[in-house]
Formats: sequence, C-alpha cells, structure tokens
Amino acid sequence: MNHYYWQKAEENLPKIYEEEIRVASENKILHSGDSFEIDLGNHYVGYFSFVLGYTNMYPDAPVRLSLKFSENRDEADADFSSYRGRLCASWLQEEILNLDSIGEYRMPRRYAARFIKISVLYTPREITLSDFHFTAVTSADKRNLRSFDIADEELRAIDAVSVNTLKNCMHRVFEDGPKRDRRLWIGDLRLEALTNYYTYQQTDIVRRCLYLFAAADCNDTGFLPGYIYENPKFVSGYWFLYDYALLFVTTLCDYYQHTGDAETFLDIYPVVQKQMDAAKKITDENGILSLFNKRDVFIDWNDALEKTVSLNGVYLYTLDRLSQALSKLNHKDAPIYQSRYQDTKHAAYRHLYNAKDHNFAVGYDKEQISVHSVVWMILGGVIDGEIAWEALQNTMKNPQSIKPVTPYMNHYLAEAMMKLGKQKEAISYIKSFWGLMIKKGADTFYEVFVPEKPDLSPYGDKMINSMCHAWSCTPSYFIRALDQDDHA
Ligand code: RAM
Repeated sequence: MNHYYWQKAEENLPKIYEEEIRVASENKILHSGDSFEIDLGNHYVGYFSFVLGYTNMYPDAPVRLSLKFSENRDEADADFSSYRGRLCASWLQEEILNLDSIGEYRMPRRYAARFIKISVLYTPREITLSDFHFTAVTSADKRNLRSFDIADEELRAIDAVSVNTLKNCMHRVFEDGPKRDRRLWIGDLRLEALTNYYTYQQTDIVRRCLYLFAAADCNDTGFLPGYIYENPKFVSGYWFLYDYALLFVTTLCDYYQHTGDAETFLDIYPVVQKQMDAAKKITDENGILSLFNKRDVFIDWNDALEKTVSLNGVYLYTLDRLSQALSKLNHKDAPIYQSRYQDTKHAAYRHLYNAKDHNFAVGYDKEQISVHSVVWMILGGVIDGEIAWEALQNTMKNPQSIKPVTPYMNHYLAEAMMKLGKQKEAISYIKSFWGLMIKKGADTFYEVFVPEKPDLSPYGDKMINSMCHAWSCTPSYFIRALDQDDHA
C-alpha cells in the first residue's frame, strides 16, 4: 500500500449522517411460531433496534428470534434456505438472535432493507416486541442535494429513485451495493461520482475514493485492482480488471473537469501513467489491446461476451479524456496521449471494424456481434454520425446479438446515444429501462435488470443480487446534465 496516498484518502473521510425512520410501531404480543413484517415504506441502509418484554409471566428461558431484512418484495418472499448461488450465502441478511433477558436490543450490524420479517422461533412464555427503530445512515448530506424540478413526471420519478440509490450507496466510500460487496469498485465509483456532481455535489468523497485506489497495489503488468477494502483496514483487491483500471483514469479526468482541482489530478498522475503504460504492455503488433485473458476484463456481467473490441473502446475513451485534461493543464505529456489516441483509433478502424457490414464482428472477438462493441467503439470515437447510429440500432434489434445485462452497461449505451446527438432517443431508452424498474416496484435501482429475464443473476441465484446498486444511479446524471444544457 502507498502510505502517502492512503493518508490523503483518510483526510477526506466523510461524515456519516443519521436519520430516524418512523416505524409504525404497535406493541406485538407473540408466542412461538408467530411472525410479522415491518415495512419501512422505502429502501434504507442502517441499524435496527427493538424492545423485548412480556405480558404476564417472566420468560424463564432465552427467547430465540429470526430476523430477515429484505431490499424488496421479491426478496422478502424468497426462501433463503433454498439459496444455491455462487457467492457466499452469508450475504443474505438473516439473523438468529438468542435473547437472554428482556430489554432493548440494538442490533450491531448494518442492513439494507425495506422489509423486516421477525419470527419467534422459541419462547417459553408470551412475550412482547415493541419500540422498533430504524436509524438510516449515509454520508450524503441532504442539505447539499441540488434542487431539481422537471415537468415530465416519469423523469421526476426516475430522478428521485436514482438519488435514493446514490444516497443509500454513499457511506465511508462510494459502495457498490449496501447489501452485498459493500466495497469500493472502480466501475461503480465512476458512475456514482458522475451522478454526485449533479446531485449531492460532495467532491471530498470522490477525492477520498481516488486516493484509495491510488494507494492500492498494482499487478505485475501495472494495472490497479478493480476494488479495494478500506475498513477496518486498507486491503488491495485481488481481482484486476483492465477496463476498470482504465476507467480509474477517466474518473480522475471527470473529477478534474468538474472541480478544476489540478493539484489532486497531478498528485495522482503517476498512477495514471502507470495504467497507460500497462495498457501498452498488453498491446499486440497491430496496435490492439489483445494480450489478456477474458477474466481480466469486465465490460458487463455476461459470460458469453467477447471483450476485445469493447476493451479497445474503453482504452480510446480513456486516451481521449486524458489528452483533453492534459491539454487543459498545458501538460507536456498531452501530445503523447493525443498521438496514442490517433494511432489506436486507426488500428481499431483497421482491425476491429468490418466496414462492409458496418459492424465489429471480427476475428479478435470470434466474429461476435454485441451491443457492447458498438457502444464502446462509438464512445471511443471509431465510428460516428448516422453510420454509428444505424450500427447501434441494427445491433440492438438483431436477435443474435449480445445485449447488455447490467444498468452499468446500459449507462454506456445511453451515453453513446447522447454522444451521437440522440438525446430524445436516449431519454426514451432511460424511461423504458430504468422507468420499467420503477413500474415493477423499485425504490432503488437494481444491480442487474433484464426485463425478459426477471430471475437473471450473474451469481447463479437471484436472491444474492443487490437491489440498490451504485452503478444504476446514473439517470439523474443524464437528466440533470441535459436540463442544465437546455438552460445554458
Ligand atoms: C459486482 C459488484 C460491482 C462490480 C463488479 C465487477 O460483483 O457488485 O458492482 O463493479 O461486480
């Protein structure tokens, strides 16, 4: 770990704000086998407490309760004992409490929940449960939330759910999901930071997260890990994702663009150089980033997806943003990255683009057609204008093409549409995708959402999916940025 960067990150540790959530709390009289559910009325992240008492006779044995916290209705109705996913079942938010005596119980763990189901497994006598409290926590300071009003009701609702999603993922760092993983991932950080610039505008936490990654241990090639842990101690992540490492550079460029903080940019710049050098090391004789294993690149949660074209798009996107930031700073390295951008763009056009069919079905990706490839080639500047728009539409409509699985990839799809000047289409896409989640009852946006496959999970069981996921919060970014442009 780099101590200097870690220290800088610690200097930017955000304050955590608490809010008492009103819980309709009548006194419950209960026996063994009874259960009931508390509905918090919205999705929150925080701590739960209650009071155990008795009616007539003092309980002369411990009381055993089970408490199940669920992010939405589906999860509340799911039977956790049937979980068969790949990730550890201990993420499922369920506790067995043995209470030795009456009194107040403050549960020590943090939960992400809308529903709390309490079941009495064993009690020797009639007991009471009362005084339910849920203390919500977040580092999002509601006084900072930029006010925003828009006539379109659907967009207003989408914005509110996006802001709620971001708020519930903001803690000591920008977490990816408050139920599961609960750590800092680069891909999520970038999208949270972007949305934060237009909502809570808390740049300290962005700076903290950038420094935390700067402090991390790179792999032998020089790439940063995709994630880090920071509490109770700093630990570098064990999974290196090359697209994420490149997007770290983009996140720093975004930060500089939105804050003008050149000092932080230049302080972290050596880590940027390391990422760009690492990218060169995985470049082949054609000038294409291809010397990697599929597992080293994320792009989206889809095992079938081939990733060379997309990764090169991410690289170009990063080179472009970096050149712009360096030019603005009159930095001596600007021309290096400008010419690297041009060279890579030409290489991509030559080796990754099938000009005859206007697609990216090339040998590097086993002739695969994916929305991902087209999106990233648009964002990387390899194709543009009506040709690009047609390519995107054709790929989206093509029943054989690989489609996005996560809101993360859908973000970049919407961004590509915006880049092509298709604002109206992007907004209607946002309504049809994120808006549909709301129609299906979402209080916060999900980690994975494919309308035709409601049970899809990258982890083999939907129960473990996160229902409040950082990378899904970006509609607020799009809607608010567009609105700002309109008023400019
Ligand atoms: C998931 C995480 C996170 C994402 C990684 C690649 O496990 O929840 O959101 O960045 O995958």
